[in-house]
Formats: sequence, structure tokens, C-alpha cells
Amino acid sequence: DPVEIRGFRHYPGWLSPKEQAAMLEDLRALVARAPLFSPMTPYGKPMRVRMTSAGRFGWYSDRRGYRYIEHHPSGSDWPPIPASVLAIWRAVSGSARDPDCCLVNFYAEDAKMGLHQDRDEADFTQPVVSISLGDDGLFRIGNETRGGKTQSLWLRSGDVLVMGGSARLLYHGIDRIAPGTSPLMPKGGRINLTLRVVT
Ligand code: MD3
Ligand code: FE
Repeated sequence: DPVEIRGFRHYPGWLSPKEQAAMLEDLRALVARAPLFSPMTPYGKPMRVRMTSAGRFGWYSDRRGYRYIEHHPSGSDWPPIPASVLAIWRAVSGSARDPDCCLVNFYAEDAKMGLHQDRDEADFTQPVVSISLGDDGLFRIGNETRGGKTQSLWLRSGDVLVMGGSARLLYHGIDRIAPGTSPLMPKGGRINLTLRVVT
């Protein structure tokens, strides 16, 4: 059963170790077709998290701003969303639609993601589903505007988190990774997948 926190639904250990390993294999094939890159922020600093995407749209950022684009920076189509990943969305999202973007974030042991809102999608009534693999990540949840009290929660390998309703526009980020906390990726690092309906 999910744990409710600030309108988020947290499913600790939703994926078994075998399912995590199978998903990681799917992601290796995905990254071979659509290599990870470090998007430039609009203020000119590269993001510390490396990224790629699958689905009709991929998330992208450069000096011109944040947006979704229909091709990988190399010019090729984004690969399809792996069936193993789509199955999770269908099981937990409650949405009648399938996602059209799976953003893949890779955190090296010193990477983090500052507090931000996800506002580049057209319909905020559609949920976002997140899947964590690899090292533990310290996730921080804020409010609908900057500032105020925040709450923290460790996201561990195999965890699924669903952001719907009032949680969809809360500020959130990853403060740090705990290196060496997961046997899934012996060389370390954390992967987070976020599934979204973009259009
Ligand atoms: C709350 N990713 O890609 S996942 C992101 O672990 C992002 O890589 C983090 O924030 C990560 O935008 C956090 C949890 C998450 C994802 C999307 C959300 C929380 C969210 C969208 C709205 C509200
Ligand atoms: Fe986000």
C-alpha cells in the first residue's frame, strides 16, 4: 500500500530486485540509442544531472529556456518508452492516457537538483510518475511558491512516487545522493525516470 505524504503517493520497493535489473537493461539499450547529455540552463551553467528521454517528446534546456522537443540533440527520434516502464504508469497513474515523455535523469555521486516546479507540460491535472533506481536520493518537498517549510524523504531503488492533484505543482528537488547504497549499480549513481503527459 502507498504511503501518503503531502499529496504524493509513495510506493516503497514497488519493483523487486529482478524487475529493477530488467529495467536497467532496458535503460542501457535506451541510452545506447539516445546518449545522456548535460542540458545548459537558461542562465548558462550546465545541469549537474545528465539526461535523456524516451517517447514522443524529450525534455530539453538551453540558453533559450526549458521545453520539450521532438528529437534528441543528435537529430534522431527519441526511442520508445520501454514496456517495463509503461507498465508502471498504467498500474499507478490513474490516468486514461499514456505518457508521451519518459525523462531519464542520471545522478553521479556528487549530483543534485535544486528546488523547482515542473511547469513545462500543458495539463497539470495529469499526474507525474517517478521511478528510482540505484543509490538512495534525498528528495525534498516544498510548497506551491518558493520558501516556507520543507519535508524530506529518501527515495530508494525500486521506489515509485506519484504526483497528482495538489502535489503536482509543489516545489521539489534532490539534495544529495548516498553513494554505495544500492547493489544494482556497482559503479554507483542514481537513475530517476519521470513519466509525463506533455501535450
Ligand atoms: C513533484 N526529478 O525530473 S523525481 C524532474 O529524482 C525531477 O530526478 C527528481 O524533479 C529526480 O523534474 C525528482 C520526483 C518528482 C518528479 C516530478 C514531479 C516530483 C515531482 C513533478 C511535480 C511535483
Ligand atoms: Fe521536477
